[in-house]
Amino acid sequence: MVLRPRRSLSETLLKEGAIGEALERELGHLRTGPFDEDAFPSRLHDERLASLLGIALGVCFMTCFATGLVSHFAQDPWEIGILSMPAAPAWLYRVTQGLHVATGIAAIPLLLVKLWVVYPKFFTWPPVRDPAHALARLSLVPLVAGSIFQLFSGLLNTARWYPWEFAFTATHYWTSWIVMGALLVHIGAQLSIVRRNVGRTGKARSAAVSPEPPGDGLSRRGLLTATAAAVGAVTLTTVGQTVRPLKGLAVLAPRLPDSGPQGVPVNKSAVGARVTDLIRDPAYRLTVGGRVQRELSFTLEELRALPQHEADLAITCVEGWSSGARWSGVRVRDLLDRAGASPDAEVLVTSMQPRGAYRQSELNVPHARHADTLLALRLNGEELHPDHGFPCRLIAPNRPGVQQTKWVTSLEVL
Ligand SMILES: Nc1nc2c(c(=O)[nH]1)N[C@H]1C(S)=C(S)[C@@H](COP(=O)(O)O)O[C@H]1N2
Ligand SMILES: [Mo]
Repeated sequence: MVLRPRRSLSETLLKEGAIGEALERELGHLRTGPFDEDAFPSRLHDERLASLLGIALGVCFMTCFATGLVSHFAQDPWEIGILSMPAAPAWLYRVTQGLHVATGIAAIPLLLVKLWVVYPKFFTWPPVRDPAHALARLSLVPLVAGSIFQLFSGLLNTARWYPWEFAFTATHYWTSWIVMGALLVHIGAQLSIVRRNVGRTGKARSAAVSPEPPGDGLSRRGLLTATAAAVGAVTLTTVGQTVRPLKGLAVLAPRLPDSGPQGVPVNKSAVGARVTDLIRDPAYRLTVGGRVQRELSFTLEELRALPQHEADLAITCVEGWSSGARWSGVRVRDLLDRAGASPDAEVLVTSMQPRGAYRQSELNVPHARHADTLLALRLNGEELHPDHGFPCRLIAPNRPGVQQTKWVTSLEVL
């Protein structure tokens, strides 16, 4: 069999003598594949922009991941205990969780702009050059899909909207590892581009980086300014949910730090938890049991008669709001000592609430022994409001809100 050039091409070459032009077209076709080179006319599909946005996103994602791990291990400590939460500093979880939600929200506009800047790259031709290129391109699937899933499921979670069937925390946690793995591959693949476009100074960079690309419309600097403004806007209108001085600006925050009875927001009300009758029952007792030398039982009057202590502690909800308050009540460690529990005891705290994921929580040793870990009877100078856990609730330093159990009826030493 004899291979011949395509007729139309050879005819073109002969007739017009336009070898250069025809070759150019054919090669151009190889480079751009089935997509027209003019399909992406904006001058903002640009490497330097992609690099700068990538760095900003990388910082957000790493911060969000690290702070997410803190929250995960605070709620689900490993058996060995090395990853269990310390009780000090008291403010630590408030800061890490505030950062977690703030960096997640900031990443949303960053991701949208970044995807728009780089999307012509998704149509690169040929689709795969070599194994390394194939891996780099394949990793984009979990990276892009996973990032979109993390940011939007997280955002919906801060609004306490769960329009799905799966368990949010487990899915959000495991997807974060997938996204981080894909992100490392992506950074490895793109590092040389970022190096070329960012970080050098003066002459070296102006030699390597194209000047502001010519064309109409928004400039590179303009796009970066608009993106920074969007990030600033979403941050300033939400971060007041945890940074009290900014609460006046927090028009998009699902919760304000001082809304709710006694100046503290409520996540699950007494009605919602179906405890309204139980908490007024004269038969109410707080019991201390499990691995103790003496089992103890207290009426509310007896709890009030025990030595009371005060502590300034924040409720920090995983959803991103936090609120500091002044609590007073009985030290958990005093109760454990009276019952003759061992000083290295862990404690299971149980609510009167009949059902619900947060009706129980555990105290690790640092939390159980801390002087500020209280069964609180009073909040900001008043008897606890039913929605805040009347007759008594757990409050401890450096701990996710989901573990600050309300309507407590038993402490069980494990
Ligand atoms: N028994 C019980 N305790 C609970 C909860 C709950 O649903 N049931 N919610 C927790 C959550 S998610 C938070 S953020 C805090 C909020 O406490 P607050 O409503 O007093 O602000 O309570 C925690 N304690
Ligand atoms: Mo919460």
